[in-house]
Amino acid sequence: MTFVYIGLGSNLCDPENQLRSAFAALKQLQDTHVKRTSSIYRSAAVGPGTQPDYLNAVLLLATKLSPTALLDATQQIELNQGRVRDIRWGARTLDIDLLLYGDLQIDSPKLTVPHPRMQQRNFVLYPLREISGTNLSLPDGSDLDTLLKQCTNAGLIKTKYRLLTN
Ligand code: ROI
Repeated sequence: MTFVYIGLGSNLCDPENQLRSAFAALKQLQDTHVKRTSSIYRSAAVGPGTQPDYLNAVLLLATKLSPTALLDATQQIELNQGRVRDIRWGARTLDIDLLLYGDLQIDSPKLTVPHPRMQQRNFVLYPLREISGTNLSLPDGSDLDTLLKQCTNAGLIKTKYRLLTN
Protein backbone atom coordinates (compact mmCIF):
# COMPACT_ATOMS: atom_id res chain seq x y z
CA MET A 1 0.00 0.00 0.00
CA THR A 2 1.16 3.50 -0.81
CA PHE A 3 -0.22 6.66 0.72
CA VAL A 4 -1.34 9.10 -1.93
CA TYR A 5 -2.70 12.63 -1.58
CA ILE A 6 -5.06 13.79 -4.29
CA GLY A 7 -6.76 17.13 -4.88
CA LEU A 8 -10.31 17.57 -6.12
CA GLY A 9 -11.58 20.75 -7.74
CA SER A 10 -14.77 21.84 -9.46
CA ASN A 11 -16.36 25.08 -10.55
CA LEU A 12 -19.14 23.96 -12.90
CA CYS A 13 -22.44 22.05 -12.72
CA ASP A 14 -23.04 22.04 -8.96
CA PRO A 15 -19.45 21.80 -7.67
CA GLU A 16 -20.36 20.37 -4.27
CA ASN A 17 -22.25 17.55 -5.94
CA GLN A 18 -19.31 17.00 -8.32
CA LEU A 19 -16.96 16.54 -5.37
CA ARG A 20 -19.40 14.19 -3.66
CA SER A 21 -19.81 12.09 -6.82
CA ALA A 22 -16.04 11.93 -7.29
CA PHE A 23 -15.66 10.86 -3.68
CA ALA A 24 -18.23 8.09 -4.16
CA ALA A 25 -16.41 6.89 -7.28
CA LEU A 26 -13.01 6.97 -5.55
CA LYS A 27 -14.39 4.83 -2.74
CA GLN A 28 -15.27 2.19 -5.35
CA LEU A 29 -11.74 1.97 -6.81
CA GLN A 30 -10.14 -1.44 -6.54
CA ASP A 31 -7.27 -1.88 -4.09
CA THR A 32 -7.82 1.64 -2.82
CA HIS A 33 -9.14 3.06 0.44
CA VAL A 34 -10.00 6.65 1.25
CA LYS A 35 -8.30 7.32 4.57
CA ARG A 36 -8.88 11.00 5.22
CA THR A 37 -10.79 13.90 3.70
CA SER A 38 -10.29 17.61 4.23
CA SER A 39 -13.02 20.17 4.63
CA ILE A 40 -14.38 21.58 1.41
CA TYR A 41 -12.75 24.94 0.62
CA ARG A 42 -14.07 27.73 -1.58
CA SER A 43 -11.82 30.11 -3.50
CA ALA A 44 -11.72 32.41 -6.48
CA ALA A 45 -10.35 30.80 -9.61
CA VAL A 46 -6.60 31.05 -10.03
CA GLY A 47 -5.59 31.61 -13.63
CA PRO A 48 -6.46 33.81 -16.56
CA GLY A 49 -9.91 35.14 -17.38
CA THR A 50 -13.02 35.11 -15.25
CA GLN A 51 -14.71 31.91 -14.19
CA PRO A 52 -16.86 30.82 -11.24
CA ASP A 53 -15.39 30.20 -7.79
CA TYR A 54 -14.00 26.73 -7.12
CA LEU A 55 -14.69 24.18 -4.45
CA ASN A 56 -11.62 22.14 -3.54
CA ALA A 57 -10.76 19.31 -1.18
CA VAL A 58 -7.78 17.06 -0.55
CA LEU A 59 -8.01 13.33 0.17
CA LEU A 60 -5.55 10.79 1.50
CA LEU A 61 -5.77 7.41 -0.19
CA ALA A 62 -4.03 4.15 0.56
CA THR A 63 -3.69 2.26 -2.69
CA LYS A 64 -2.05 -0.70 -4.36
CA LEU A 65 -2.59 0.89 -7.78
CA SER A 66 0.49 2.07 -9.62
CA PRO A 67 0.75 5.80 -10.35
CA THR A 68 -0.35 5.31 -13.97
CA ALA A 69 -3.19 2.95 -13.02
CA LEU A 70 -4.39 5.51 -10.49
CA LEU A 71 -4.05 8.31 -13.06
CA ASP A 72 -6.08 6.31 -15.60
CA ALA A 73 -8.75 5.60 -12.99
CA THR A 74 -9.03 9.23 -11.89
CA GLN A 75 -9.14 10.46 -15.50
CA GLN A 76 -11.97 8.03 -16.13
CA ILE A 77 -13.86 9.49 -13.16
CA GLU A 78 -13.30 12.99 -14.61
CA LEU A 79 -14.66 11.85 -17.97
CA ASN A 80 -17.65 10.16 -16.36
CA GLN A 81 -18.49 13.47 -14.74
CA GLY A 82 -18.45 15.34 -18.01
CA ARG A 83 -14.94 16.73 -17.99
CA VAL A 84 -14.01 18.28 -21.31
CA ARG A 85 -10.33 19.02 -21.79
CA ASP A 86 -10.27 22.03 -24.02
CA ILE A 87 -9.01 25.29 -22.61
CA ARG A 88 -5.96 25.11 -20.38
CA TRP A 89 -6.90 26.61 -17.01
CA GLY A 90 -10.53 26.83 -18.12
CA ALA A 91 -13.55 26.09 -15.94
CA ARG A 92 -14.15 22.42 -15.25
CA THR A 93 -16.76 20.07 -13.83
CA LEU A 94 -14.11 17.99 -12.11
CA ASP A 95 -10.37 17.99 -11.74
CA ILE A 96 -8.54 15.24 -9.88
CA ASP A 97 -4.85 15.91 -9.35
CA LEU A 98 -2.30 13.40 -8.05
CA LEU A 99 -0.45 15.60 -5.59
CA LEU A 100 1.88 13.17 -3.82
CA TYR A 101 2.40 9.45 -4.42
CA GLY A 102 4.34 8.19 -1.43
CA ASP A 103 7.70 9.88 -1.73
CA LEU A 104 8.04 9.17 -5.44
CA GLN A 105 9.14 11.76 -7.96
CA ILE A 106 7.66 11.04 -11.38
CA ASP A 107 8.43 12.95 -14.53
CA SER A 108 6.80 11.29 -17.50
CA PRO A 109 4.91 12.81 -20.45
CA LYS A 110 1.61 11.81 -18.83
CA LEU A 111 2.29 12.47 -15.20
CA THR A 112 4.37 14.74 -13.00
CA VAL A 113 4.42 14.04 -9.27
CA PRO A 114 4.57 15.92 -6.96
CA HIS A 115 2.04 18.05 -8.78
CA PRO A 116 4.16 20.82 -10.34
CA ARG A 117 2.04 23.73 -9.14
CA MET A 118 0.89 22.53 -5.74
CA GLN A 119 3.60 24.45 -3.88
CA GLN A 120 2.03 27.80 -4.75
CA ARG A 121 -1.64 26.88 -4.45
CA ASN A 122 -3.35 27.73 -1.19
CA PHE A 123 -6.37 25.61 -2.19
CA VAL A 124 -4.03 22.59 -2.15
CA LEU A 125 -1.62 23.39 0.70
CA TYR A 126 -4.16 24.35 3.39
CA PRO A 127 -6.47 21.34 2.97
CA LEU A 128 -3.39 19.12 2.68
CA ARG A 129 -2.15 20.40 6.02
CA GLU A 130 -5.59 19.91 7.53
CA ILE A 131 -5.39 16.15 6.94
CA SER A 132 -1.64 15.48 7.07
CA GLY A 133 -1.68 15.82 10.86
CA THR A 134 2.01 16.68 10.93
CA ASN A 135 4.41 18.61 8.77
CA LEU A 136 5.14 16.70 5.55
CA SER A 137 8.48 16.42 3.79
CA LEU A 138 8.18 16.61 0.05
CA PRO A 139 10.42 14.54 -2.23
CA ASP A 140 12.35 17.64 -3.33
CA GLY A 141 13.39 18.34 0.27
CA SER A 142 10.90 21.14 0.90
CA ASP A 143 8.38 20.79 3.69
CA LEU A 144 4.73 21.66 3.92
CA ASP A 145 4.91 24.06 6.86
CA THR A 146 7.57 26.16 5.13
CA LEU A 147 5.50 26.25 1.94
CA LEU A 148 2.46 27.32 3.95
CA LYS A 149 4.37 30.24 5.48
CA GLN A 150 5.10 31.43 1.95
CA CYS A 151 1.53 31.00 0.72
CA THR A 152 -1.23 33.35 1.83
CA ASN A 153 -4.63 31.93 2.67
CA ALA A 154 -6.26 35.20 1.58
CA GLY A 155 -9.44 34.45 -0.32
CA LEU A 156 -9.52 30.82 0.75
CA ILE A 157 -12.66 29.95 2.71
CA LYS A 158 -12.85 26.74 4.71
CA THR A 159 -16.50 25.69 4.63
CA LYS A 160 -18.26 23.63 7.27
CA TYR A 161 -18.79 20.87 4.70
CA ARG A 162 -16.69 17.81 4.10
CA LEU A 163 -16.74 14.51 2.26
CA LEU A 164 -17.33 11.85 4.86
CA THR A 165 -15.33 8.64 4.90
CA ASN A 166 -18.22 6.46 6.04
N1 ROI B 1 -8.43 27.78 -9.03
C1 ROI B 1 -8.93 27.34 -7.85
N2 ROI B 1 -9.23 28.22 -6.89
N3 ROI B 1 -9.12 26.02 -7.62
C2 ROI B 1 -8.81 25.08 -8.57
O1 ROI B 1 -9.00 23.87 -8.34
C3 ROI B 1 -8.27 25.52 -9.80
N4 ROI B 1 -7.93 24.63 -10.76
C4 ROI B 1 -7.41 25.02 -11.91
C5 ROI B 1 -7.15 26.47 -12.23
C6 ROI B 1 -7.91 26.84 -13.47
C7 ROI B 1 -5.66 26.65 -12.43
N5 ROI B 1 -7.57 27.35 -11.16
C8 ROI B 1 -8.09 26.89 -9.99
O2 ROI B 1 -7.07 24.11 -12.80
